[in-house]
Amino acid sequence: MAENVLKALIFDVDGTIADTERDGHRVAFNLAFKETGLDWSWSVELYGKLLSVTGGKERMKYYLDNYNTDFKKPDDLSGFIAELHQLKTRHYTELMTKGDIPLRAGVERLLVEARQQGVRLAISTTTTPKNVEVLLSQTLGAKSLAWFDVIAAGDIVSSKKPAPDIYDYALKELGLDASECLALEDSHNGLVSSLGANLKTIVTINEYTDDDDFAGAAMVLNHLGEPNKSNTCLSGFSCRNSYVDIDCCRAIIAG
Ligand code: XBP
Ligand code: MG
Repeated sequence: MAENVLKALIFDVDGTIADTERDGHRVAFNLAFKETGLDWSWSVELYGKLLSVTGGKERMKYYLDNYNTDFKKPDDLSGFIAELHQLKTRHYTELMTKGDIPLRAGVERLLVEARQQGVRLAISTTTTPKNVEVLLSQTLGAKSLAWFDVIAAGDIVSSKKPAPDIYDYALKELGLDASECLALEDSHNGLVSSLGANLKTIVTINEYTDDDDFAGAAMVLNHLGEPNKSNTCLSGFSCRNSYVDIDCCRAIIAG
């Protein structure tokens, strides 16, 4: 059987491209709650529990149903949550323009190498398209948006991660088969989603996901590494170098 040839990398965003959850999204949610006059406040610890639900709107509903049942829900709860989420997104994009949250190790290097070697790039994320645009523009410059053939984000699909829909959508828009692509994720929900789309997947853990179940991942790493900053392979395939480069991605697909 012919070896599969790597045609595209599909990146998750939050927790994978950058550690945006604790000091980005969580802070933006709390700013929106405060501005709306709500006494809700998501601590670092509580937010780690709420991250089991992907999607900011869905996360707020989960919070009310499980952690703040005394809150008197308005008749139009979904409208109320949608408005709160728009406010949260405004705060998040403002926070991101401050540039305080950098790309994770190895991300820019792998993106640049992929482009140099003709490997296409795509994004599959639960977050809002606006959030992706501001994060990429802030960290890589506005031109970087054009690096990605597909930016599949947020409500473009009805079922969010761990459902495979967002990855299926990205593959369809890329016009590629899952066997020709590699996903990069950070969480259990993200991995279930990418595996559900039959994608081999590299996981880079972070402080919120280090205890997640990563069964089925091709590789689990502490980060993608740099030539001068070795990574640690926690499980699965190990690259020839102590950092993930395109050759390593090709070897995972070919295997
Ligand atoms: C992470 C998520 C998102 C963010 C919040 O997305 O689940 O919901 O936490 O962003 P991914 P929104 O790991 O798939 O990039 O409030 O815009 O949903
Ligand atoms: Mg993620």
